[in-house]
Amino acid sequence: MIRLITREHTLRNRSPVMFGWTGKFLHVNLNKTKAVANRYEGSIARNYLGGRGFAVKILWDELRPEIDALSPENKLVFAAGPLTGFALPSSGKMVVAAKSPLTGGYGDGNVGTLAAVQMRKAGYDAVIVEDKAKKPVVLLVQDESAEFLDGKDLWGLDSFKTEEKLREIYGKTAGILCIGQGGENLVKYANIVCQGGRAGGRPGMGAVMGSKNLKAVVFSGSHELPAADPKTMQTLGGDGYREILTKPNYPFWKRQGTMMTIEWSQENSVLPTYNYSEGVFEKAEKVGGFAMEKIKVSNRGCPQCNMTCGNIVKGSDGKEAELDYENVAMLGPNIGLGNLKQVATLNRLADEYGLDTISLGNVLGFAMEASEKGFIDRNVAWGAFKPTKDLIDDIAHRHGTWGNLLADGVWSASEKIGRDSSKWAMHVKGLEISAYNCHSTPAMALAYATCSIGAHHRDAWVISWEVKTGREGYNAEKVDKVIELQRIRGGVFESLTVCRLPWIEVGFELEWYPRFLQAATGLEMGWPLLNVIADRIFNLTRAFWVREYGKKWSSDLDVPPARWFEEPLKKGALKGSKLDRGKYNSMLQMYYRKRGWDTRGIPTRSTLKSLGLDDAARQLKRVNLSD
Ligand code: PTT
Ligand code: SF4
Repeated sequence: MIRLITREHTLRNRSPVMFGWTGKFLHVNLNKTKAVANRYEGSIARNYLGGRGFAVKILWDELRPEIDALSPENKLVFAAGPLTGFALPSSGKMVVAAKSPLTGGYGDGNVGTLAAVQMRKAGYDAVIVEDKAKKPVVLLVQDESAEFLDGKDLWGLDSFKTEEKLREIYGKTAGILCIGQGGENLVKYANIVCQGGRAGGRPGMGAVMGSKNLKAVVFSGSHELPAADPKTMQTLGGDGYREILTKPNYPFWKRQGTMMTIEWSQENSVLPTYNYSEGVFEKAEKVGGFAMEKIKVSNRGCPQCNMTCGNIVKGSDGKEAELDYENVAMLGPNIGLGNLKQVATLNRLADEYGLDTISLGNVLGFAMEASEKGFIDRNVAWGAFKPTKDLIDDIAHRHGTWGNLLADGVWSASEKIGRDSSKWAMHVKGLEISAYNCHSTPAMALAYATCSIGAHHRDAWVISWEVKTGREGYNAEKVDKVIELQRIRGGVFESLTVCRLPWIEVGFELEWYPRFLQAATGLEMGWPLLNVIADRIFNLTRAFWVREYGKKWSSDLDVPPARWFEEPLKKGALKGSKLDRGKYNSMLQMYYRKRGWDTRGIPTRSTLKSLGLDDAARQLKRVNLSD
């Protein structure tokens, strides 16, 4: 039974309505059970847009450097953008961000959720959760009210049961985000789950939520979102949805969604296999998009989307699970498992516990390799379903030596196991690599290495362009492409918080977005200006990392694992391929120069100042900024 503990909420500093943005942040203190809504400066909206832009600005301004990410001092930010919640294609997304316990740097994730829509309708562009509740709580934000509900009876439940119970009370349309046992037990790659299996926050955002004793957040709003030009907004939205339906790739996308990438990765020798030692998997066909179609029962998706791409199947235990490319590649080929129903069961387990599937698949692959080499005394063979499932249970609960050690991710595990395991601990800056093997794709390796949160494909999925245009070079064209994608994807899409898949997968043109923005905000913001905003956000994110790492920062942190440089592929059409370390390092230095960074990968004073980041230039003095 859920009980009301307290209700307190104040709105400070009322000022005129902005368009597009709600113009308000809600600061919630879990220890004091207080919520305060503040109007923020219009310049913040214009300079940082929303989502990731807001999150990094808030964390930069409000966090004391070098705090423990799992201490009450960390803050958890839920941030949406100026398009979130309008009837515009694929706009039901939000960013969840905090200092990451996995990497020690900036961490965030993007999640498609009713919570994004409801938070905005409740009147907030961002909600910032501070401090730690004295006991487990559920935060309920409904328009001008914030309540702190007793979460005792939910603590210990998995994410599906938690959401089910809250939905019984708050109904179908409430926006609910919660953690499973992974977040409660501070597994460092625990994420935040919603809507029965959409998940976000790879670098441990679920663990940060658990560290605050916050089991779930419920948003429910009834306000109209303020559009500058509601009529154009309505027409444009309708046109946009119709345009997507006419795209030639649309029907196939609806059949397979991201799962079509399994076949593509296999054909191009980039499917992560046996802990990224290979790029092809002998049972790829069994876990590919066409195999998935045979067992698919329905589609599921994010709010406001007509491309619904979540493939729902039944796993080997009869439970439903959502299959996406990354989940399957990491819990299938990367751990040597070629049975799709069993992969689905592991995927469902990860969703129930609220563990990031990419990091989990990586950790499991690492454990299997360590077991094979006799580095750990736990027997977990490649593709062995039951021992794998048992190990996931142990990780989620931090049971036993190996469950506990692997709950901290591969970077930490390799430091403890020692010997040469750091060479095949597949991470960059502590974030486990997502599902593309880069033995033969230097630009994608650079994209992972310089991504804002550690090795994720979110900022620059350059691999499809690279495979098409030539893998061999380590050249300026590749560096430019990585930067271009980091701007569009990591900067603009993450800050508008709209889904990038309409653009990438069905070719919904980029020109739509400035038009959407103008209808929402009344501001004319073309792509050149949006790219400058993206650079501001990217540089502030880098500054955040450097502020946290201090003297420990070095360009070595922007280099992928040794395996890709030292152990050539042994199978497939690209047998013998590996990265060249010397050429990679030159390409990295070229990337730094084009970014306006010094040879350590730190933005120069003039780069920061040109983007209006004077405060970052001031705070980074202690690392001897170059001019
Ligand atoms: C994202 C990462 C991805 S990226 C996947 S599958 W992918 C994994 N999904 C997980 C899952 O599921 N359960 C789980 N327990 N952990 C998971 N971890 C992994 O998280 C997702 C889609 C997908 S499916 C992709 S590519 C696109 N990502 C977008 C993005 O990052 N930004 C953006 N503006 N649009 C995007 N559109 C697409 O969204 P993280 P979702 Mg995600 C079951 O979480 O931390 O960002 O990492 O959010 O709502 O599920 O949509 O082949
Ligand atoms: Fe969500 Fe898929 Fe639609 Fe993107 S395309 S908004 S991930 S359902």
